[in-house]
Amino acid sequence: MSMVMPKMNYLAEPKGLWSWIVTYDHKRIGLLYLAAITLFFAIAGFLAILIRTELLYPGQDIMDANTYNQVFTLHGAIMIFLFIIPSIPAALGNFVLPLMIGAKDVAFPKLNLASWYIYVFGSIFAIYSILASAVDTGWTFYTPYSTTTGTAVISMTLGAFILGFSSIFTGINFIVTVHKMRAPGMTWYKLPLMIWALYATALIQVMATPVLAITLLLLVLERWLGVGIFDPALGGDPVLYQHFFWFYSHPAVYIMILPALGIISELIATFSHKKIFGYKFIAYSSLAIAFTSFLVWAHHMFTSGQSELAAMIFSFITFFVGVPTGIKIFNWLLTMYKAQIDLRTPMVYALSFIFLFTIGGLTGIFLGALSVDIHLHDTYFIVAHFHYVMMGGTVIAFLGGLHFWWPKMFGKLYNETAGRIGAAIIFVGFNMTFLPQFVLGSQGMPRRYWTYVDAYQPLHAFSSYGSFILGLGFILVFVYLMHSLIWGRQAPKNIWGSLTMEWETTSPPHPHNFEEDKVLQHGPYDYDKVLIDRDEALTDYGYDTTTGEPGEHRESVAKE
Ligand code: HEM
Ligand SMILES: [Cu+2]
Repeated sequence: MSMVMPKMNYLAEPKGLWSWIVTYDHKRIGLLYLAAITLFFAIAGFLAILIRTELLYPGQDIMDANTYNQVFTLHGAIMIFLFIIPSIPAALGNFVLPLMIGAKDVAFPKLNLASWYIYVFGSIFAIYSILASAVDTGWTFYTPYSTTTGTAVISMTLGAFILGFSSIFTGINFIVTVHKMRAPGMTWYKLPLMIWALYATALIQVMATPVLAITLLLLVLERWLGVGIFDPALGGDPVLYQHFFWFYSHPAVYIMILPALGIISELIATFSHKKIFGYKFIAYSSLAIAFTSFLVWAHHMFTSGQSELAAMIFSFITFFVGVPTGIKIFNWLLTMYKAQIDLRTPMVYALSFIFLFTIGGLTGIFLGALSVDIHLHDTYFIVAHFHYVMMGGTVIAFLGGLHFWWPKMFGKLYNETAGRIGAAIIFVGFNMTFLPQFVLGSQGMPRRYWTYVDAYQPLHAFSSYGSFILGLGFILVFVYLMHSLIWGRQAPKNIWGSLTMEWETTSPPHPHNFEEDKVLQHGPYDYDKVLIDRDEALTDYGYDTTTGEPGEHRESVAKE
């Protein structure tokens, strides 16, 4: 019996382009964000390749110094505001959150659609600024240079200002949905850990983002009306700008990484087919991370001339942030201990994440130490550190989540072998690009420099070739996923044998998520109690349940 796409699914019903433009369906809104962030990742990724090409040799290669300043600024600003902040919460989170809690949609569907259009509106401002005269200040828009430079700072910062509201409204929607829309029986300790992570992220989105909005508004006012706030020439204080900016941007890095940590918890439990170790510790560590993230912003300013006492306090608290994160990593390792791990593509990304994010996290601890940071601040060590966290962490987890939920989102299976090859190429390309940058930085190579002394050339070249391989890896992933949309096999309800509720509906889901009202039957990780019939549809294809390749049939029994 071969499987066919269910007629009643959210991709097909309701019909017509207009139904997508005015959709209130969280699943469709998630896909709209997915398309937009993919485009922005491609643009910012291309800019990254231009940066790396320019740095292949010292001196001018493909662009002059001014253009270089604009290119790395855009790379960073697009990656941060248009790709990574909405990537997991607004794209994957929008699709999966209501499904995971057994709800028909988010609490405020109209606000959800409005958040999408605010995102589009903010992107238009950002794109306009690129076309007008791309900003050359760095993605942090530090004053007084951003007050005086002739590039289009106002439209870019207004773009970031507007995008912030899309993030705030999405956060409000998620908080109310988690409180009010859970299926009967789904108490807080029955929630999937992805939901705890999205909930903690939403708290930061709602509480931190207004600070960025105010800061950028003040910068626009100073530029526009000459009101002295940050520019010393106007009687302002540039360090005040840094305090305001990082008071948002440090918690913002947790808006980027917390949802990623949520995805990894789901992948580790599903592909270890084991009850997750220390559920409550992992759940509460998300809230602990959200809370401590508000207490460390000035560790970005150890060289700004702040007092030694202030620097010592921020350094001390920074070490604490590592504790709740460490809890997650240890609990994942203990969950995998003695498990029969199913090494599918999403799990390959999960294991890559643990390796890469640990390097990112540990080098963050180095940088929390005052004496070390003063030496490494504004060098390539910093560039390597945040790429290990944001790319080795969030982007890798995003890819893991995308491959995990792809069969559910589109009802199609991608080629598993291509999936694992893509993950391997990305892992190798990534480490080739960023590992040498730790060495370059510790040898004194400053960031944001268009040229360098000859001694650095071999490592820079190695890093550049690595980035080309990394780029190829992303292209391969894009190609086989697009291929699966047209020629992929139909996906069953629950290809991975996962116990969370989104796998109880069809692939793709019914327009209203479930055909009947959901009531919780078992916990999200009760693999010791429930052996879900994950092989059901796989055996329909005659797939071997361990390799996923065509082969022998295997019976399954429900223990409950
Ligand atoms: C696709 C592979 C990527 C490569 C090859 C790459 C490469 C680089 C390089 C070489 C720089 C340093 C430029 C300089 O200081 O002169 C840089 C800066 C930066 N990158 Fe990436 N990057 C990549 C992906 C990402 C991702 C996924 C993010 C975050 C989501 C990101 C965020 C940033 C930020 C914020 C900066 C700082 C820009 C500034 O100094 O203003 N990058 N990137
Ligand atoms: Cu920080």
